[in-house]
Amino acid sequence: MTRRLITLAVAAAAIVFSWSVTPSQAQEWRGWNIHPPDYPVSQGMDRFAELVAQRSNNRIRLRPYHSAQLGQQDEAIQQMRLGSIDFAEFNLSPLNNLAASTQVLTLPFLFRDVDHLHKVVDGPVGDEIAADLEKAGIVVLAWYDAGARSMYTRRPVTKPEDLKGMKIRVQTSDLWIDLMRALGANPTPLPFGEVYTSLQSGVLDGAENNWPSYESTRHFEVAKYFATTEHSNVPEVLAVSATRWRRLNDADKKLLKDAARESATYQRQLWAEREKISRDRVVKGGAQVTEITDRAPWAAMMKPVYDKYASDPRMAKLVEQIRETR
Ligand code: BDP
Repeated sequence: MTRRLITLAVAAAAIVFSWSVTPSQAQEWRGWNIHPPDYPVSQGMDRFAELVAQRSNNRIRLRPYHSAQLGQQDEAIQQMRLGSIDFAEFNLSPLNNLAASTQVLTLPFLFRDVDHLHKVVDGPVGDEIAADLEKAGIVVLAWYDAGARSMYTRRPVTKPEDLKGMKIRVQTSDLWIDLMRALGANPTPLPFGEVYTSLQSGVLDGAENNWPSYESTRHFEVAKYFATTEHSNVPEVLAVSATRWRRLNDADKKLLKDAARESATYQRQLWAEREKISRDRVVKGGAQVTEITDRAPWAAMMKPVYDKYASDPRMAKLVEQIRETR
């Protein structure tokens, strides 16, 4: 290409660009995420960003910062409420203290399977919980999968009694503390990013999570006994700060919601694939898996948790609605 042609091409590109976005209109949004770039959550967020950029002609540019570059989840929740983080993908448990109804989805042994969970979060119960979060400054656009969480420890655990006195890391949520106590363990709330070294040094005896996080964090290297307790199916949300949300017109709100839901469909597919891949990887990496086939003794120990968190009339009703969802 001659110089002149290059100049013309650059000028033409600049015109096209300025038609679609003028600097005053363009918005760049900062997005928080705890997971590394190849994780299903991260790929879902990237897809969300691509769809929004395309459909808004680059007016709304979402920039997800993966791998906890913007901090751990508790700080991120505060930053989102203050408006310095514009969107994020959050696990629901650390939101328990912000909106009590979120606790319902954290409750142990509640969901029959992943279809049941999808029907609940994509239906009226999900909407009701989202409305509470919106009042707390967090606008839920879509629900992402996080699979079932199981226990993993430095010493083998095959029955609940084995957990007695073990220091088990939990997310920062009162419900998780009570859940672990009900199992006889000694709950230790810690940020996700500190779990590996605490397991390695023996400050912790164990933690609990799904297959993909057990693998991506390499916790299997330092707590190799994994028991498939599948005690909670707490889901995650793709959310926008209420400050941002209120400034959008209806067309942009719809654009974002549609893109978020499409990204959730994609994330859920990737999730199902990754659960199997991660399981294979950790087993190859030396994890010892104990299959828990009878979860009844574990579930029976959860009565104090249900008594405390699911007995007020509203919670009891939500639990009933969830159980009746088919
Ligand atoms: C992972 C969730 C992540 C949580 C983490 C944890 O995807 O959002 O921060 O567990 O246990 O499964 O802290």
